[in-house]
Amino acid sequence: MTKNETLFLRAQRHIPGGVNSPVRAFGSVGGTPRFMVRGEGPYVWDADGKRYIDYVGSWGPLILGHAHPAVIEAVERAARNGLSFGAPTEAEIDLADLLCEMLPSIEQVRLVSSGTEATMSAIRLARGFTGRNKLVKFEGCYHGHADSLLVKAGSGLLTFGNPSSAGVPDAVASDTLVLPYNDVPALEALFAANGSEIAAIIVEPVAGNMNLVQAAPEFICAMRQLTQQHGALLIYDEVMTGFRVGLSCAQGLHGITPDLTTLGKVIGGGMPLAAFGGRADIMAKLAPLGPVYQAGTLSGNPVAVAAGLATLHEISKPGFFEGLSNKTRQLTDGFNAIGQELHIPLCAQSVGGMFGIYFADQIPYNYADVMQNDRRRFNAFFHGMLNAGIYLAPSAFEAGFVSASHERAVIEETLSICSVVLATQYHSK
Ligand code: KE4
Repeated sequence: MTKNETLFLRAQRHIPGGVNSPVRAFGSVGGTPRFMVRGEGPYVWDADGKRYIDYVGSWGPLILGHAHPAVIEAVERAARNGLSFGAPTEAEIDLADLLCEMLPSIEQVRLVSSGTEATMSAIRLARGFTGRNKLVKFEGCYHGHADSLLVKAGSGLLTFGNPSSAGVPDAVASDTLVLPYNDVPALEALFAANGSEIAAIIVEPVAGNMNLVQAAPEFICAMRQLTQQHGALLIYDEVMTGFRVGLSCAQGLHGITPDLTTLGKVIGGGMPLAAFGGRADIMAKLAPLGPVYQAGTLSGNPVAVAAGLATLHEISKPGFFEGLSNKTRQLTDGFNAIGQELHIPLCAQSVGGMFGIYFADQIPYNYADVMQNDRRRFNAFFHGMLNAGIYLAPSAFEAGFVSASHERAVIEETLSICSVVLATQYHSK
């Protein structure tokens, strides 16, 4: 047995499914999860000593690459002063000031420890501010595992084919209205019928949890117009897209000012840190100022904040996103070229430092399109690449991530391996 197999067996004794988050279990692709022991730049090493070029990047946070010196040094420096105080610290002010400076839609912000906490809190705040209960989300979008959001969701739920989780009371789920992504007529009809009951729309402005699906401009405009028209709030869930698709996030790409924004992943640089923020009049409803309660023992943890500040400092350097976007596009252009050369149904697209690969003839526009992808082909591709030292997300329903440490030579190495893997798989018979 390999060390990974031994560890996976051992892990299952006391951890459900052997993992602390379902998508890590390789459930949809099959095989044994790789137990990682070290990361450096674009590389990770597993328990059997095998090196991979990593395109998961801890599901998005590691935009600088693994163990970036500036981040590690900031974490070490903060940790030497103590790990947590349960009291305010100056570093939290620094991060709040920086986030409000980088995202003009955020006038006030609250730090939390996970994206789930951020979206759960933003929804409670939207309901408290509007006095309404209904929440609109879109099929295939994933916003963390708060009860209201586990209705026709993406990511691990989609991966395991159970888009709605057990354990969510019907009374809760009934307040969540789910529509097809990019479907403007459906959105208009819903608001015409129920607009006065809707507290908020929560949306992945670039969906990354049903693989990568971009919001159409008319869909983006309709969400902003209909929420304003009916007194509902627009929540941009930028946990994945925040400082991943660009320095001004998806809202900057779209030219949209959401009422609330949720952030995570990149802003923690690999440490447990997320945030929600937006209009000051809405945020003023939060305890201790207002009636909407939200709290957290480790919220604004000084070590996590140090990692976040160091990361945001690095990505703010001139040319960072131009370089990252160009390298990510080099990767997806390469995938598209291989699909054409080998005459196979393979396409890819990128937005900033995130990308999607599809075993289909065209880029997906919504959840229904994504469900047409050839999952069997993806799974074979995933394992072919894994065996060849390329670590992709272990699901056909996840986006991939490039870091600043992925030099062009690493992208070229990935593409030449991809070409061999696909030629072998498609033309071996
Ligand atoms: P966390 O609670 O996992 O920190 O964040 C939840 C979340 C919220 N919103 C969006 C848009 C997200 O993508 C996520 C989490 N993303 C998944 C990856 N698709 C996390 C990986 C996992 O569940 O292990």
